[in-house]
Amino acid sequence: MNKHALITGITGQDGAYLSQLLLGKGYRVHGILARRSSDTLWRLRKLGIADEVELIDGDLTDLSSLIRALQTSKADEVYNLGAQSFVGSSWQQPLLTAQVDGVGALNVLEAVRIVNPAARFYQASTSEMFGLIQAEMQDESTPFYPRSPYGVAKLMAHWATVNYRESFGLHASSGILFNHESPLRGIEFVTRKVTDAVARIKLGLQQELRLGNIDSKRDWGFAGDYVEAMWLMTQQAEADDYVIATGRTTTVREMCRIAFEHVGLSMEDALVIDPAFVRPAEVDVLLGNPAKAKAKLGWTPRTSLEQLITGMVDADLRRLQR
Ligand code: NAP
Ligand code: F7E
Repeated sequence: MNKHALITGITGQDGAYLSQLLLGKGYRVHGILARRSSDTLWRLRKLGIADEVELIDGDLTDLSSLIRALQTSKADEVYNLGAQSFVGSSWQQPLLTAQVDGVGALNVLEAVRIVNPAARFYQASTSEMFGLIQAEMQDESTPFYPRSPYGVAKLMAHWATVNYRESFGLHASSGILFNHESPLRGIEFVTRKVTDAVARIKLGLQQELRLGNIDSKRDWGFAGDYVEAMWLMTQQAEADDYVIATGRTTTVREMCRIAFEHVGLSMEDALVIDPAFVRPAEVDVLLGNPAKAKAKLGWTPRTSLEQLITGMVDADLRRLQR
């Protein structure tokens, strides 16, 4: 018997890679499709799986749609990846972010509790919950200190996941994932903004790249590696919380330099610092310790930052040349 998975956020970066992984394992993959006027299936199409997943209309803010999705999909595993995931926008849309990322997760937990409490649940938590870091290297025991409405909303969802595990015995795990990127990353995030701009500058389609704070540091990994960790969490006998990271941190400036040097261009010739992209409060540095995931899940990241960024530049060059 094939297992059934239900993914919220199936049209996002991680939703697409997770769908591909689960289809490869023989799952029937169902996804919540939040209706939009424009095309959101491009990532699933790019991976060649748009016709293999089963889409169900729904929205994280609509509990009844989630209950119906749980019933229709007969899901054994539920992955809550849907979110307003752009930190920068969360200051402009704090209430929407709280509704979708915070209350939305609670809605999914309620749907699981009502329809099938035996289903296994994964919550897409984030290193943004560490925010103003309380330890040089962050692990599962590091206190949280979110610095954005996004981080605050995600913290609620994280604790709701822990609480439903402890209150109702749900198999509910929280993956505290550090930044992960890919050629399917949204263009508003800094890695993809940089790789797209570098490709455009190389092809003579753009002159400059405008960024905000290039001194902040992130622990960047490859999304394809990170979705494996999500699946491993739902396969464990006991649900738990795990930090998923590479254990290496790099400034935005250095990440940018890797991209420019890959195509033989000088970063200094094109980079313009623009205060418009500086945030009201910044997370200056993130560095995760994935030791628990390694020991208990057998998970390790396989892609270096250099491989990740140069691969993203190459993918953007190919796309723009077409
Ligand atoms: P993403 O590309 O922004 O995808 C977000 C997904 O959520 C999209 O499918 C989007 O649908 C959907 N969505 C937005 N609002 C919704 C709503 N009201 N109801 C239902 N679905 C809704 O994000 P990602 O990078 O794949 O990240 C996946 C999850 O991991 C997110 O929860 C994110 O916050 C979290 N996370 C990401 C990272 C990272 O570095 N990527 C790190 C830690 C945690 P549309 O396509 O229609 O907009
Ligand atoms: O910013 C700086 C910015 O938007 C990274 C999401 O997936 O990871 C992501 O959140 C850094 C920040 O990602 C620009 O100030 C400078 O310090 O790529 P980002 P993020 O905010 O770290 C976490 C783990 C998530 O959970 C989120 O969902 O880059 N930066 N100049 C810039 N960032 C952007 N976007 N654009 C700039 O022009």
